[in-house]
Amino acid sequence: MLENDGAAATQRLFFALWPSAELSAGLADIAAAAARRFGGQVSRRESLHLTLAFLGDVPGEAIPALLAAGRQVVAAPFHLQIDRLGFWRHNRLLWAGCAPVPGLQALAGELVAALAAAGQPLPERQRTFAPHLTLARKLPAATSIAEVGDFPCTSLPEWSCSRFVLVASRPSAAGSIYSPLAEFPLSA
Ligand code: 2AM
Repeated sequence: MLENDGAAATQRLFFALWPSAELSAGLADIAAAAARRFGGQVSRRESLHLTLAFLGDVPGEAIPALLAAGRQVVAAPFHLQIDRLGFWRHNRLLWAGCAPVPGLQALAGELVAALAAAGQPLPERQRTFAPHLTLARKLPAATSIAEVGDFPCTSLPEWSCSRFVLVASRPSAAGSIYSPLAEFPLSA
């Protein structure tokens, strides 16, 4: 008998907002320009996203509870204007972000609460929400945070957020491959 016989496989999962093709294209252009200036490995255009809650490795049996949690979330649609870049030295990551948006914070908070209510609480260290889209990784550690902050991140289309997704992540030679498993509408 196979060791895993009868058990659904473990998957690496996260909830996220996924940008439109137009916004992804604009972000990918900025990522490419920033990587030319600062170095680093750019994220693939089709992989760009904003993580709401990172679940990590989840056994298949837990997926119905995650889907139920996603359906339980009551949050209104909102808009984001991605207009700034940042650099985190601890993980050498270049990111794009926006001014604080109450609707985004509310959605992330609702999701954390729904996961806990569904018996799938996020680990404590995953509960701090730092909204960002990873544009590039492995920048030089000495990269200037001030220079990244001054790098142009303008003219991106407004992001109209009206749904969020549960996504599975699989490693590949070309970086992580993301597959949407389910989507959840936002409505007031
Ligand atoms: P990152 O881009 O900042 O690394 C899929 O890996 C998504 O989950 C990415 O958005 C990634 O964020 C995020 N992620 C991966 N590991 C994480 C962790 N330990 N805590 C929070 N988010 C994580």
